[in-house]
Amino acid sequence: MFIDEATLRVRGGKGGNGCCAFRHEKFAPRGGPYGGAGGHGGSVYLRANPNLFTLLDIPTRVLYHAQDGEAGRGKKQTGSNGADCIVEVPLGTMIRDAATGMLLRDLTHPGEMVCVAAGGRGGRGNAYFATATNRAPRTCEKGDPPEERELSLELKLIADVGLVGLPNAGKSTLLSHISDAHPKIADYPFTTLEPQLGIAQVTEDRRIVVADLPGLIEGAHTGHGLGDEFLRHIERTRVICHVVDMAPLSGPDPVTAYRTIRKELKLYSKELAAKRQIIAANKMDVTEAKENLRVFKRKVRVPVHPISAATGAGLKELLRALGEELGA
Ligand SMILES: Nc1nc2c(ncn2[C@@H]2O[C@H](COP(=O)(O)OP(=O)(O)OP(=O)(O)O)[C@@H](O)[C@H]2O)c(=O)[nH]1
Ligand SMILES: [Mg+2]
Repeated sequence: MFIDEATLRVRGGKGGNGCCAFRHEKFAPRGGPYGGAGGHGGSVYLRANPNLFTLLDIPTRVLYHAQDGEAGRGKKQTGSNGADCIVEVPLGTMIRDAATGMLLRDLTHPGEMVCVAAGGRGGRGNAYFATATNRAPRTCEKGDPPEERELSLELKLIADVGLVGLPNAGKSTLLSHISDAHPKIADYPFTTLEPQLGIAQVTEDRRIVVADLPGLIEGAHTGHGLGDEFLRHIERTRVICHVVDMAPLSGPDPVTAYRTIRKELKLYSKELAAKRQIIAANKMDVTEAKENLRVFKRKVRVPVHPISAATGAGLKELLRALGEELGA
């Protein structure tokens, strides 16, 4: 399961039953049919909220249901309608019927709503069925059943920034430092198995969504390592932040590491290779990192941001650069 996808179960409210009753009053002993209609069941709506960024915060193991309509009562009283249920989802959420795969709506405007499970219509009471020839009908309708279905939600744009790099480069450490996310961090490769999202505050009124992605290795574009599934995620981010370990304990030196990742991106797609990127030279707190950075700068002629995801050094500057790249 990817974090930009979620499955929800939704059910409208049942329609209230119509009532079968007769008027029995002191001076009107056979006063005719008197049963009111049932109320309509509430409906479930999804609404686009521009302040939500991921589908992560939406509980998925619950049934979202609207309230049932009330049954009709005597004295021709109509039951009250059930309340609607509104579920807030991020802007850009695509909503499909999980069973058929049919696209119900692509929510692209703030506040846009779509009805995903209509409530049942209330049943009519016997008062409705009186005719000239049948003045005491015993017919009354049951409320209609509501719509119920499973939805699959997909958020097209998962992040502004995608963190890429070899395993162990420090991508998750970086995400945990700049955002409220708590990804798993460990000193072995492939700690991160699924993309993780975090929200980083760049300026007072500007927040960006950062995706921590599983490490890439040589051959990733053909499915090596954790495969090319994640390259698809990177494709949707606006800027790539390439994290390079400047003090690797084992494995390739920083220059080779950088080139390996660039090659993988290029082999996967031209669009990926052409995406704007910012390079973060990580682990600058380690002694040998300084010398490695010097060599790196000489051999790879691209602007580099030296950081330490562990101590936090250089992260403010990195965030500012990412914000500028995104046009913040
Ligand atoms: N000294 C030092 N160690 C760091 C720094 N950043 C990360 N590390 C360490 O590097 C190791 C790997 O960090 P992770 O953040 O899990 O690396 P990752 O890139 O997410 O790795 P994968 O999920 O396997 O791709 C951990 O032991 C971290 O504590 C840093 O700035 N300085
Ligand atoms: Mg990780």
